[in-house]
Amino acid sequence: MVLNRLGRALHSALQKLTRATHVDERAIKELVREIQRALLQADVNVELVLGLTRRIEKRALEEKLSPGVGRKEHIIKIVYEELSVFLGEPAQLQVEPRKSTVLLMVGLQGSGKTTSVAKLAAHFKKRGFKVGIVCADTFRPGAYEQLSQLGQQVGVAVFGDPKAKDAIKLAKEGVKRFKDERLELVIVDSAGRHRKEEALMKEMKQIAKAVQPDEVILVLDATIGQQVKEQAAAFKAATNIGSILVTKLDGTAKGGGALSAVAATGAPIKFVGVGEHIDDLEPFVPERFVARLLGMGDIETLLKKIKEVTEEEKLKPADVKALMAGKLTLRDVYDQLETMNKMGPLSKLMQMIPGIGVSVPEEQMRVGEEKLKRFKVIMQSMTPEELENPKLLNSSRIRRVAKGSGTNEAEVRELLKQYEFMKRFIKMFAKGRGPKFGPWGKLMKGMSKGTPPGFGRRKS
Ligand SMILES: Nc1nc2c(ncn2[C@@H]2O[C@H](COP(=O)(O)OP(=O)(O)OP(=O)(O)O)[C@@H](O)[C@H]2O)c(=O)[nH]1
Ligand SMILES: [Mg+2]
Repeated sequence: MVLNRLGRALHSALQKLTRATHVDERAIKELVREIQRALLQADVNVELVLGLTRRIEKRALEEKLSPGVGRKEHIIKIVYEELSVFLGEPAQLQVEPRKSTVLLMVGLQGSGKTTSVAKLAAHFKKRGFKVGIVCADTFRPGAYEQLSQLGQQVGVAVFGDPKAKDAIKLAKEGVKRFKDERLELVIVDSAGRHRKEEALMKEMKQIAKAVQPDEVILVLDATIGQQVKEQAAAFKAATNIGSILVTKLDGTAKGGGALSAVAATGAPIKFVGVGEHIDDLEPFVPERFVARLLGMGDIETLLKKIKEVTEEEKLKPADVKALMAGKLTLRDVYDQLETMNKMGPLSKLMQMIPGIGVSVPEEQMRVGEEKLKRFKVIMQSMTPEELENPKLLNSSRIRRVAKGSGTNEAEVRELLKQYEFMKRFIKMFAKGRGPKFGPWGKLMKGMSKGTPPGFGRRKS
């Protein structure tokens, strides 16, 4: 597990709160102090810590409780939310099929560029993209060897020349070659030298100019803790850094410092490295990260409960009206799937609806559940605009979504068909037929009648 020590410290602070019989101002102040201590020990910058804990304390003391949520639960939620915000906005690396996306990896010597190049290549290859690696490191002895071995391991072509001296020319040639070959992702590895050597920054700028990357990714080593901030600033001043990849989170107690310092610079962290192996790369999602850090398990159930209560509150009559008028977006569908997930397996849910549960065969139910899961994954690969306006999804977008989600075009189309069906279905119910369940209850009922394509029962 990543950042073990920080996680344990935060977890124990929250546990203390949970065990307290009385949650008064003193208990809140004690919690805040413990969180401070934990973060400082993880090398998080003092000012950042103070800002964060001040917000937690203020909210914990002043916020009104939602109905059905206890004070302790509410405070845990605040800690979770504030820590998530603290680690920055979630951001994804966009790679589109049938376009050549070029990434340039930069960073100091030993930060983990080359390893991360291979990890990224493997990550995107697994998702169906055609990937190539360009070795533009003419500085480190054996750089090309190291990369071509990694390339072999991943099953990705590596362009380079161990005897070449001109990194800029090499980068340009490699990117051109792979673009000509219509590869969809080209990752350029560059040399790392000490920051004081202006040569590094100069070469980086020249390579960027020569290959015109879609994104420059700065690789930072988490083991140096909050000092990454200076590195990030130095690189940002020299070139247009698009995102950050923080490596070696597995091997340091200072990871909290590194992550928060980077987040404070405003540059999004898109991936983190959590080990030496090719698969030890994770897309960085602050909320998920914090949830894990706090030691999910009990927190997970708690957050679920809170979210449910809040979601119930959120579904105001106006929203229902919009739904009923047929203004159903894919985002609504996604939200509904999320809510459903919390209510337990589909089969249980179906049994709660009179006249359905018993008659739907187990096997079909299982397939339905699988399908819903896949639909969720597909929707996760769509952009916010696409979720709001599914009409945007033309063939090339469908192809991109299919790739991004590791599914296929037929499945994406199936989801869209299903969505169209739901829209019609809701309209139909809005005209006064059907029981007074939530929108999904209505959909479920409809599925048992065999109309929707994809899952539920079919007419035989
Ligand atoms: N534990 C751990 N080790 C890592 C991680 N990422 C990289 N490393 C190790 O860090 C060391 C340096 O990695 P490289 O990828 O060669 O670093 P580099 O930035 O390419 O180095 P130069 O090319 O010399 O500038 C290697 O021993 C890697 O195995 C990580 O996420 N976790
Ligand atoms: Mg290297």
